Amino acid sequence: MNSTQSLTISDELVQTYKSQGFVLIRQLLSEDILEPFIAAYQQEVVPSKQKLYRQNSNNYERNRITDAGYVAQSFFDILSYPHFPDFKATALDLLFNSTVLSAISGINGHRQHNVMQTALFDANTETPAHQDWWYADSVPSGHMIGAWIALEDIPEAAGRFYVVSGSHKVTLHKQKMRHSEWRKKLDAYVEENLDCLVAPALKKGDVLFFNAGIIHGALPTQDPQFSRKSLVGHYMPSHMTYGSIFGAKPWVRYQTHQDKHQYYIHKPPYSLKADLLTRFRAMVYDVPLVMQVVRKLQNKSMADY
Ligand SMILES: O=C(O)CCC(=O)C(=O)O
Repeated sequence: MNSTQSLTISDELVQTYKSQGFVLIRQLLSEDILEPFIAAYQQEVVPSKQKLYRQNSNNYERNRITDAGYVAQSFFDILSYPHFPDFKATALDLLFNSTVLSAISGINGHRQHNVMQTALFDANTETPAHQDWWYADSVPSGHMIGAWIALEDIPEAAGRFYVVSGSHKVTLHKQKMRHSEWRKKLDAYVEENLDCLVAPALKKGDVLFFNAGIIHGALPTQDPQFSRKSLVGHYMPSHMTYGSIFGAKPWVRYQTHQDKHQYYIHKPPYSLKADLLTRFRAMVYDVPLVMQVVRKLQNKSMADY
């Protein structure tokens, strides 16, 4: 499909998204929109020595290159990285590509969307099972939608992304629950519902759209010689309030792209202060009462828990 073409989403796809919590659209994005982003990533980000915020560890870290030449850690909030002008420009072009935006509007019926969160993978990081709404969602919940974009053909041995069909209707959390306890419940749910686990073979340009409530993660890497290049954009209808299962964050301030698109930056660039706050967060993240206080105190993006 052409990078600027809009498309019609069938009623069948809309119903599938509602009932299963995800839909896969094959060959949605063409080389011409993917390639500039991949090239900028290789040129600016891979050789960088900067400490960048990571999706898999929730820490600021320098790139670790695997024996096969891939960055081992996944990247979080890539629009916040200040050092890579081409990378940021091409990421914005890709995330706000009209084909992606019109697919999302066709799926959920909302006209306009903000990008609320991003993650980029070079190698597979074996993401544990989770539902995004613990961390990020609309309020009321269930309207955030992830777009998992395959940046290359992904062989099974690379360790595939998976979703558990229908699990967006399942609530496993309770208020004041430990994060670790919730994660155990998720693992048990996946184990008991393996027949609903869908880990499709994705090819470059395929996009899997998934609801913030669906249980998803990544299967183990079978062969580290394979990369698993993929970009995930999390989108929320623009008129809605951002938040999570813990409440609304009406204080969120957006950045603007081309005077018409909005995106949210969670994490500031690396600094000692940002690093220390991040480490503090990791220390208390599994203590619900402390996190309750932290979440009450937060009022700006630096404290986005
Ligand atoms: O691709 C992955 O391994 C996980 C992505 C993910 O969990 C997310 O972006 O919410």
